[in-house]
Amino acid sequence: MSNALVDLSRDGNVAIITVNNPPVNALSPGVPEGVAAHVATAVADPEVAAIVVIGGGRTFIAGADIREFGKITAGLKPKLDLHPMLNTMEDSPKPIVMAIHGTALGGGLEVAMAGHYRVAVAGAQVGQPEVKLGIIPGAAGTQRLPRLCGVAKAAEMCALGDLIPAPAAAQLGIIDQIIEGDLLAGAVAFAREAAARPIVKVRDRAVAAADVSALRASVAKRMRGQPAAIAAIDAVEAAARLPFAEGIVYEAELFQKCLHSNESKALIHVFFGERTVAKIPGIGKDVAPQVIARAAVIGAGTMGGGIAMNYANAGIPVLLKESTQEALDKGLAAITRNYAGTVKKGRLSQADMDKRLALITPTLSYDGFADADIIVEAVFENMALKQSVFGDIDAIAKPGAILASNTSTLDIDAIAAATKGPEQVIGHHFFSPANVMRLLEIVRGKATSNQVIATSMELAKRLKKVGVLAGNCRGFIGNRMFHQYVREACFLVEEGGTPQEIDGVLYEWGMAMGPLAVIDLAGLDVGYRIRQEFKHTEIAGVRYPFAADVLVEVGRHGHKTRAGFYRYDENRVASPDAAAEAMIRDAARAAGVPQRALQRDEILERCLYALINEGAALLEEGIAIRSVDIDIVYINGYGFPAWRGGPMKYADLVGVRKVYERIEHWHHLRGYHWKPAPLLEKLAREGKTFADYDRAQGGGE
Ligand code: ZOZ
Ligand code: NAD
Repeated sequence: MSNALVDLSRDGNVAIITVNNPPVNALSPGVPEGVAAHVATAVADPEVAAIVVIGGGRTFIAGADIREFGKITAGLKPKLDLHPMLNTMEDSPKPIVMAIHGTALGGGLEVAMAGHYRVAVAGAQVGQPEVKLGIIPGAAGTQRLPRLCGVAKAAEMCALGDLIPAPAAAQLGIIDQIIEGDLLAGAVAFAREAAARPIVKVRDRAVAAADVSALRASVAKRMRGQPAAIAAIDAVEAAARLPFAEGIVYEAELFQKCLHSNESKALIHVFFGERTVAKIPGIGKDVAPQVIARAAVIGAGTMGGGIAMNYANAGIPVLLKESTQEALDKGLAAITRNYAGTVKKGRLSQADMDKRLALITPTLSYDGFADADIIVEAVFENMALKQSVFGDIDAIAKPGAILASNTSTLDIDAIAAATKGPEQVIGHHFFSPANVMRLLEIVRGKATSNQVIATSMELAKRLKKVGVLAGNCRGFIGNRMFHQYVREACFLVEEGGTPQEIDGVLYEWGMAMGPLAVIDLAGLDVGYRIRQEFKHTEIAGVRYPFAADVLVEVGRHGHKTRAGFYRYDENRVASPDAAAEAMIRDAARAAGVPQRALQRDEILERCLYALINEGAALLEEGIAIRSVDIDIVYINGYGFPAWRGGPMKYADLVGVRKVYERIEHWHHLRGYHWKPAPLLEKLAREGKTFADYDRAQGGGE
C-alpha cells in the first residue's frame, strides 16, 4: 500500500523510502503500512540492490503517534502492532540503511534497529524515551537495543529515557557511521557498498547478561511510583535470557500493563499539556511576538538574581539594578557562587560561566534602561514600593518595552495603574530558585496587550521555562491553590498530626516535599506577613490556621532561622522538633481543637482535594484557561508528581464524582472552607471530567 505519508523513489540501484508525516514523522496510521509496502516493492524490484529509509522534513521518525495510545486505552482502537513492518524490513534480502537526522526516538529507533545499518548526521539524537510516558518500548526496542549496545547500556537508556547524541551512539554500536555533508547522498553511497556484504540481522546478534542491580536500585529510588522504569529493566534483561521471539512476547506483556496504567495516562496528559499551555485562545499566529534583545531586572535578591541568570543563560544581555552597593554586591556574589557550583559539578564550563557573567551588568542607576526591551521588577512584595518602581520605569522605558512584575500575590492591575501604558504591564511570576524551577506563571492584567502576552509566552520558551498564562487574582493559579493546601496541612497538625506524619504521607504519595517542609523552606514569615496584611478579610467564626503563626511569633521562620516546623542543622538537614510540636499542641488545646490520631487517607484527601476544589473555582472564574494549565503549574512549580498528572488530572483519574462526594462529606463536617466549587459539582452531576471541560474550551487531548 502506497500513500501520501510515505514516498518511494530511486537513485540508481538504491530505493529511497521517505516518511513524510510532519511535524515529527510519527508512526501514525498509514506510516507503518506505507513503509512495509514500499520495502516489499523495492525487494521485488530486480533493479534495486539496497534500500535507504529517511525522514522528510526536520527529523527521522520521532516515535509512535502518542495520540493513538489514548484511543487504545479508551477501547476505541485495537492495540498497535508494528512487528509486521519491522519483520518485513529485517527479513529483506536487500540491505536496508536507516538515514537519521533530527531524532530517532521510541518507535523511531525501533524502526531504525530493524534495518541492517544505521547512519546519522552528527547532530542527530537517538533514544528510548517511552518511560517518560509511563510505558516501555513496545516494538522490540528492549530486545534489539541490547543486541547493539549491551544489556547494561540498553537498560539505562530504556529506564531513564535519556537521548544519546549520534557520535556517542556510534561509539556504543547503535549507529554504524556518522555522515559528514549530505545525509541522503552519504546513506545512498553507504547502501551501495553494503549491497556487496552479507546481511546480518540485529535479532540474530548475541547478547550477554550484565549486572544491572545498581541501576535497579537507583531507579527504584529516583523514579518512585513509576513502574515503567523497572519494567524496562526487566524487559532488557530478558533479552539475554530468552530467545528473540520469546523476548518480544515478554516485552509486549509488560508494555500492555504499563500502557493501561494510570501513570502512563497521567504522563501522556502532561506531554500534551506542556504543549497545550502555549496555545492561548484568541491569540493566533497573526500576533507577532516582539523582539527581546536586551533586558533589565530591578532587585538582585533571591528572585532578581535568579531571573537575571535566566536571561544571561539565554544569551540576552541584562542590567541588574539594586538600591545599595551592599545589596548589589551580595546579589552578584550569590550569582557567581551559583554558577561556580554548576562548574564544579561539571555541568558548565568555566568559559561559559565567564560568558554568562559578562552578560550581567550590575548597576545602581537606571542608565541603559531606555534600551531594554523588557524590564522585570523583583523588589520587595509591597504595593507602594512596586507602584513607585513602575512609575519610575514607565518614565524611562522605550515605547513598547514590556514592564513585568515578579509579584507572587499582588494585583497586577493596581501595579499597572502606576504607568501610562498598562497594556505593556504583565506579571512574570518566576519560582524559587528562579534559575532552576521550570515554571513561569504569566499573569495578564485587564489591559495587557495580546502582543505582550504572545511575547511573554515565546520568551518563556527561550528562557527554557514552561510558560502558563493566568488571570489576575490574589495568588494567581499556583499560590491561590497552594494557600488551600497549606491551610489543611496546618489544620491537620493542629488536630494532632506531627509535621513528619503529614509531610511523610504526601511525600510517599509522590510530592517532592511535604507542605510543611515547603513552607519552612520558603520562610514561615513570608506567609505570616501576607496573613497579617489580609487580616481584615478574615470571617468571624471561620476557622483560621494558626500553627505557622505560633512558630513565627517565637522567631521560628523555617530554614533561615534553622527552626520552623522542623529543626535544621548547619547543612539544613531537617529533624523532628518536639519543641515545635509542643507549642502547636498547647495552642490547639487553648483554642479547643480536639486532638486525635489521623489516618493516611484523611491527610491525603484533605490536602489534595483542597487543591482540586480551588482549581475548579479558578477555572470557573477564568483565572486558568484549562484544567491542564493548572496541572502544568503544579508539576513544574510545586513538585507535584508528573506521573499523577497534576491535581486536576488526578481528580479525573480518581473520578470527579467521587472527589465531589468526598468534598461534600468534608463540607458537612467542616463547613465553610469545603464548599464545593460549582463547576466541580456540575461536572460530577453531568458525569463529566475536567478533560471534557478542557475540550469544551477548545483545548486538551
Ligand atoms: O516532540 C519531541 C518529543 O520528544 N516527542 C516525543 C518523542 C517520544 O516520546 N517518542 C516515543 C513515543 S512512544 C513509542 O514510540 C512507543 C513504542 O515503542 C512503539 C509502540 C509500539 C506498540 C506495540 C504494541 C505491542 C521531539 C524531540 C520529537 C520534537 O521536539 P520539538 O520541540 O521540535 O517539537 P514539539 O515537541 O513541539 O512537537 C511538535 C508537534 O508534534 C507533536 N508530537 C511530537 N511527538 C509526537 C507528537 N505527536 C504524536 N506523537 C509523537 N510521538 C507535538 O505534540 C507537537 O504538536 P503541536 O500540535 O503542539 O504542534
Ligand atoms: P528579596 O528580599 O530577596 O529581594 C528583594 C531585593 O529588592 C532586595 O535585594 C532589595 O534590596 C531590592 N530592592 C528593593 N527596592 C529596590 C529598588 N527600589 N530598586 C532596586 N532594588 C530594590 O526578595 P525576593 O524573595 O527576591 O522577592 C522579590 C519579589 O519576588 C517579591 O515580589 C516576591 O513576592 C516575589 N517572589 C518571591 C519568591 C520567593 O520564593 N522568594 C517566589 C516568587 C516570587
